Amino acid sequence: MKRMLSGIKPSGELTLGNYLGALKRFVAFQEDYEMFVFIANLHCITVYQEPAQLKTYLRNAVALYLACGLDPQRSTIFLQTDVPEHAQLGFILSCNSYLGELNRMTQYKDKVQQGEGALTVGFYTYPTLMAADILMYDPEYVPVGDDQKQHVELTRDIAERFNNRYSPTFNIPEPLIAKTGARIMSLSEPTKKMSKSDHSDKGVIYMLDEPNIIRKKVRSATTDSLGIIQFDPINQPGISNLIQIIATCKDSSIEDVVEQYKHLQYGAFKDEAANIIIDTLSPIQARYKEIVHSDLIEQTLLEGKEKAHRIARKKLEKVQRKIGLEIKKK
Ligand code: ATP
Ligand code: LTN
Repeated sequence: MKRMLSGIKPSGELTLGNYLGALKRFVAFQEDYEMFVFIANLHCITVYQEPAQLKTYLRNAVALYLACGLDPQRSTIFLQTDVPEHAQLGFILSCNSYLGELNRMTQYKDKVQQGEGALTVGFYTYPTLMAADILMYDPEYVPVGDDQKQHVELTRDIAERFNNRYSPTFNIPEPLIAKTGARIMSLSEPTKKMSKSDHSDKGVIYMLDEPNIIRKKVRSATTDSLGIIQFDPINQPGISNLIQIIATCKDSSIEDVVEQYKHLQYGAFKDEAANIIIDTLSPIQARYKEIVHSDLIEQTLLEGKEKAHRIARKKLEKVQRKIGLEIKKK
């Protein structure tokens, strides 16, 4: 079975974007791949997090993973800091990466351009930690949303450089970007990604939002004055986003969704979209409520840690030996 790995950074409540762009896909992939899915808690603190709040986010994220159908019997689910080798390999890989490469990362460039004054060094170097998260386990594929593709490409470059400089050590992974659902947009500003760290939550549907809240948010989604239901992200980003959300929730094609709803007025179309989102999230929310206070979370993370740690320990030893960091005799 080929291996696949992905991480999620729960620096807030998980959103419909996280579900459609990531979790839903992971659940489907575990049928055919050996899945490694981890909570990237170190990545969360690249921006200050209130400690008690962060703890809740992390716990909720594991509960949501399980509620979505990730199966701890089949997939390895773990917490990044339970495997300290990630941070160690991250430092080693940062010594095999260049400032020029990190300066080119769009996520970093955007923050600089927005005039973000308090960017941390951790935020700047986090793509090298992400490379360590990935290369540690030699996955074939890394399923991510559109926004993370560049980081997986950097990971490939770092792996190739390391393999050439020392000797073949890391598998070169491929990013796996979904055709639909790779970029769910904010409902209120449909040219921006739906993001859990958005300052306003008007345009963000959280996975744990109650049905009446979902209806309210979808009803006030930004649309346009054309009054036609068609997929045209440039001229009709709001309507196109709702089409994409429906298509991803129902595993349908964009064309089929347009065909099915093109006769509707925007108001009725929004009601349909809200119902589909509610039908998608309700069963997950029900399972979440059963899981969040149970021992299943601790148990899952303990089993995940053991398996991930075994692999990581070996990999780090190999890397350190190749670099010449060890001093013991052979
Ligand atoms: P933030 O929203 O705080 O910028 P994030 O949600 O992008 O962070 P993660 O929680 O690590 O960060 O994201 C986990 C996965 O969910 C990633 O693969 C990411 O690309 C995907 N994802 C996040 N938001 C969306 C979205 N709006 N549409 C599709 N996929 C998304
Ligand atoms: N950087 C990603 C989360 C992340 C990740 C990873 C994704 C951290 N390590 C390894 C895939 C593989 C983010 O911010 N969404």
